[in-house]
Amino acid sequence: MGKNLATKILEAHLVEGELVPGREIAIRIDHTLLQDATGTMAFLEFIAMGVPRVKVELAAQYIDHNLLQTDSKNADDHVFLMTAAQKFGIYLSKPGNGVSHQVHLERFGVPGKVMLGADSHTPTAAGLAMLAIGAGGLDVALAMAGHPFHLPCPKIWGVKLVGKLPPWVSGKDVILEMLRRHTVKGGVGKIIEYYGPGVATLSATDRGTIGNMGAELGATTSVFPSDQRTREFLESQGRGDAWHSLAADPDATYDEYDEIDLSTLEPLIACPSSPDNVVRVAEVAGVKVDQVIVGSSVNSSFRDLMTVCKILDGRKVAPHVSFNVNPGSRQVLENVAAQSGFMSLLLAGAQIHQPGCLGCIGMGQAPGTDQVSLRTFPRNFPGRSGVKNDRVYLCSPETAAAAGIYGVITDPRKLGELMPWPNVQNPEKYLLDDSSIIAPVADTSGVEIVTGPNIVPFPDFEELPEELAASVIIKVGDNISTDAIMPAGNKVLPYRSNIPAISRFVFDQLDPEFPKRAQEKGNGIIVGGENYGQGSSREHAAIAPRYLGIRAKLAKSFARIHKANLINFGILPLTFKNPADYDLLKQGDTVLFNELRKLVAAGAKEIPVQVDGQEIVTVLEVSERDRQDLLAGGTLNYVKKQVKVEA
Ligand code: MIC
Repeated sequence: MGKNLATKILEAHLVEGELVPGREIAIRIDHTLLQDATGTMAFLEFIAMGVPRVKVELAAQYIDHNLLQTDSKNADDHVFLMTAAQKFGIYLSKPGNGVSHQVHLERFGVPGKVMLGADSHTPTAAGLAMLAIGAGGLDVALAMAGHPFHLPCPKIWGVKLVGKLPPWVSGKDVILEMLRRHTVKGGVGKIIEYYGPGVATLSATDRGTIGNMGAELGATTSVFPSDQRTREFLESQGRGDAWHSLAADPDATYDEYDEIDLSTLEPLIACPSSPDNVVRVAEVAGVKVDQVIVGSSVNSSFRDLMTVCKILDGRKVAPHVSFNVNPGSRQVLENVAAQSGFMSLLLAGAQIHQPGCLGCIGMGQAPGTDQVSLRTFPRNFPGRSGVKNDRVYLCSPETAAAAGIYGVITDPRKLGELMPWPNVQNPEKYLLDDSSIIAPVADTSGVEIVTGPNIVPFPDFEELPEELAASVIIKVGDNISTDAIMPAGNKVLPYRSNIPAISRFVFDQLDPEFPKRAQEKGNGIIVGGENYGQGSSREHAAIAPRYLGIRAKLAKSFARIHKANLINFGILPLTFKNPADYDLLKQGDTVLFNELRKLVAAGAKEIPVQVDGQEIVTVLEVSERDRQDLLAGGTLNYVKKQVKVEA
């Protein structure tokens, strides 16, 4: 029986376990990726491990999130990251050089390598046939220290692409179609492998777009074959040597199947406020648009930006629209500029920003009250833009440009009345300049890590207690994102390396009293619905609640990265044996756990709890290794204990 590509890559990296879906496996990591918003904490964790230099083939640290310098905090953190990267043998991409995902594709991606990144959109590297997985900062720090990455073995989901995209329809519409069909939970526990004749019609950057937003399906990652399109992109980057061919066997089989005929796709749009709230653009045409943003973490490649430049060439943005462009990288900026692209944007009335994440993570670019914002970003969870009750839509660069011109949501095929479809291709040879990437040096003995005042020591967390009385601090519904638990934005992001300070913002938009209530109660529990903790990789959505006294989260189901982060910081990720028990619990209830340590240590899958004299059976579905981490009060405690034992 032939093998699919994901299995081939996993097999080549497997260091523990068997490739049986659901069982825990451990894989060797080749590349690691950190960005600044998750990187400061990951570095503190790496430093705590006492390893002198990273032990992976290539480690990269990007500064792309905390770019606004409204006080000294972000600038101080940049110095910390630069000096720490230099100390530990890590490439450092300077502020303004671009978004990690785009720059990694351009300068470092290699087909068939496995990458672990402290950012849920790490799977953008699928564009170069990498198996790239998002994880919490601590898991990435462990990989940097040479440990393999543990995960439940995913199912492999084969999605066959046939046909060719019609004019005015692009990569974004492919992934929006996946979200329309399968929802934000559809990919949980799966690697999505794209195959079939339609794959060759998509460029490396289109594939990157599709891989990036596989995170929105909840997938472990996505993968594409390495073919002539991959080679073309690597050669255009002066890195043709990194290319080699990789594909599934012709008779490969998959655990699950789906098929998309690209030629039948239409322009699609995700409506407020979930990436899976997808309809045809035509269905919402006519809605007045106030703000448009092209670029950032996804759809910020040369092709994406140049498409918008060509559409706006000789035209003006509608007077009431604020039209913004965030290039994915300095390289994109330089190459679009060299082809006079930015001139058409300037003359059209667009606002041009530095390369970086910016509005995608709420670092500026917040829309006004009740304004409609169309973005080519990957996610539109409630309030993520920085504004309560925001109205954010997600769409392709073509749809974004059409809205800019007409001032209302418009099917981009209408632009065909004004011009032929630009059908922009990536350049055969990019202008290259790596001067904003600082390479590692061999001798780091003279390098001092500069720890500014914004870096606050990591709090100590106690071991798991034997008896626990925890109060329900909040009860929430389905699909609660990490943006709801631990918001980002320019007010909160600068505190990513200061847990006491950032914890004041937990559940800020849903329930600003949460931190106070949690601290008053001492020990707390959060009750959630399905897919709790979807979205970003930010481990702060586990660390900050833990700091406030949260010892367990009891939900109908969890998103993969958040569940791993909970275990890493000693919070029990419990599910209901009987999901209807969710209805029995309310805020303020006391949940009693007896002989908790004993049960966790004994490998018990069922943990009974008492609420108001009634028994509820909760389920702890974790590996033996996870149990040790939970008992120790978190992975860092466990690792430190091991180090002491070995010494
Ligand atoms: C996101 O898109 O939410 C982010 C910003 O990239 C996050 C990382 C973070 O919270 O810093 C992610 O997806 O992991």
